[in-house]
Amino acid sequence: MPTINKDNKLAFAFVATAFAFFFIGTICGLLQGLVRGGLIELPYWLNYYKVLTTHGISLALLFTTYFIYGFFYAGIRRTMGELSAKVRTAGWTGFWMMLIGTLMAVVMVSSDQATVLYTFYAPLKASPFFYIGLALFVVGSWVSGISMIAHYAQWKKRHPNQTTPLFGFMTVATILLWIIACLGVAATVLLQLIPWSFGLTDKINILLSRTLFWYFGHPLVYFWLLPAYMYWYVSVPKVVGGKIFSDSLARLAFVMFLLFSIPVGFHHQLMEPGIHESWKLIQVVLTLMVVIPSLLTAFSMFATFESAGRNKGAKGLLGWWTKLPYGDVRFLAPFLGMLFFVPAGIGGIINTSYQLNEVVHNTLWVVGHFHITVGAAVVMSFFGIAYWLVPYLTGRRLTKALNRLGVFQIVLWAVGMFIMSTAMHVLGLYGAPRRTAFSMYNDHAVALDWFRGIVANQLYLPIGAFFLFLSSMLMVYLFVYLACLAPKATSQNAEEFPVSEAENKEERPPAVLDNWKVWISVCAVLILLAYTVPVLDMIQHAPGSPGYRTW
Ligand code: HEM
Ligand SMILES: [Cu+2]
Repeated sequence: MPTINKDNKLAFAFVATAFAFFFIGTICGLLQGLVRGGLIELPYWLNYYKVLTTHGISLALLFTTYFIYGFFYAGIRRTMGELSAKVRTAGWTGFWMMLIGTLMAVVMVSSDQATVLYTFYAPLKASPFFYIGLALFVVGSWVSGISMIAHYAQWKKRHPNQTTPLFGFMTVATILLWIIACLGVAATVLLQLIPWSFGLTDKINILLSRTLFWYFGHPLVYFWLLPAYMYWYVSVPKVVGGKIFSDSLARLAFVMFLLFSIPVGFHHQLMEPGIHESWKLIQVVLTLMVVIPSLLTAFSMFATFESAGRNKGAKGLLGWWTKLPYGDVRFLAPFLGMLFFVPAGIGGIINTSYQLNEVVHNTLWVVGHFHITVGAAVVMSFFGIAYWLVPYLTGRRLTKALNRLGVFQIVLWAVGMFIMSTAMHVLGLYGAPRRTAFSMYNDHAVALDWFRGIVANQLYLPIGAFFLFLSSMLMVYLFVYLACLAPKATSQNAEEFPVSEAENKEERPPAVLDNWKVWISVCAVLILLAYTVPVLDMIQHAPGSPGYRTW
């Protein structure tokens, strides 16, 4: 039987915490769907906005971050060898800091001291302990993140003239993105929100705090997305029996994601007064640049699929479609996620476009959009990873029967997400707002319409939510099963961490791609260019506001 090494225990601690929050978060999702469809009323101690806060934090912030860290630790161990004792200790230190911070924030939300939604926008004012918890979570994630970068640096030292394994390179890119992005949220939390919630200052500069939030909030979505792409680039080719189309192209795409995802937060503030259009325009242009690495990624994936299919004897222009392993949950999950990502990407371009943003801003459209990006493309890729990662970390096996249940779980998720997000997109176009509990606005004709449509119907929310809920409970069950009950693996049939080789073995990516000093500098220049003037302007001119507690 394969022994479970110390590094994998660390990885497993992260993954298990992720699924605990997945469990809590998706129960909240069901409740929200039922409330919005007018099917249930929540008891007085559990208001809609507290549930929504828990949902957003548990799924978007906690499930994702913990899962990503677990995946990264397992992957850097797999591709760059055993962690040194120091790196491992730092990893655990970060883990405990994150967990203590998380628990502080969770206690505050559940005791009704922090119903401020996962964006914690001022002037909604939570208990200081909520913000301190968040800060601890972020700092803990830096400690662990830096430990991974240290592992990479140690590897480089031991292998001076070799190319870094692709997984390690991508981990570094993603962690750098996270650390740079978190500087914004750390600044608003430490310098604005904590002093204000302790009553040391009586007013807060809202425009500045939102700007700092979105400086973080947009790259946050790439922090979720890049690990899914890592699975697509590094492992999926192996799972389908193909090779990585081009190692250099994959690295180039990641560097571009780092550069183009940070200085673009203004596209979440297109409707915000107090920021001049020219600055919004700069950030919108930088946002749209992200289309380039996205298309590179799509191109690589299909090139890999095609060559894998042809190796298996596929004929004709599109015959390779029939040769893909749809029955293998490790493939089906990310593959369906990729399909969701096509309309998701188009929706993203719509959201970024100034005039179109005016139509969809703050409507359910936006919620539909991020459920097919994070909730489908990213999360389904994470499911695909979990099916082999969990047994890999615990020394068990994904048996044929478990794989079949997994396929069923993925299909349920896809169906639920399709129903719920389609309804959300269309309802949004009809003007249904996001972040509101059930309301008929005094039976206003427009609100009544939200219940009459064939495609746009508020009742599809609970139907979709119900499928999603069943799927998520099955996923939690399978997680527990794979971690504790599935048959133990022997050294012959142990689960593998799939890592593919490149199509062209001689390919040596240009050394400059591995030179992080260059990319961090370019990134800093772009940030200064996009933010210095507007932020100085905000500090000087934006008015302050007292805090509000609306719940
Ligand atoms: C069982 C699965 C899920 C269901 C049924 C569900 C349902 C919902 C519903 C009904 C809303 C509220 C819309 C509103 O009032 O504005 C919502 C909001 C949200 N969901 Fe989900 N969702 C699910 C999974 C996910 C996942 C996996 C993620 C991310 C990883 C996610 C992230 C969010 C976020 C960030 C919000 C917005 C919170 C806010 O506006 O403060 N959801 N979800
Ligand atoms: Cu964004």
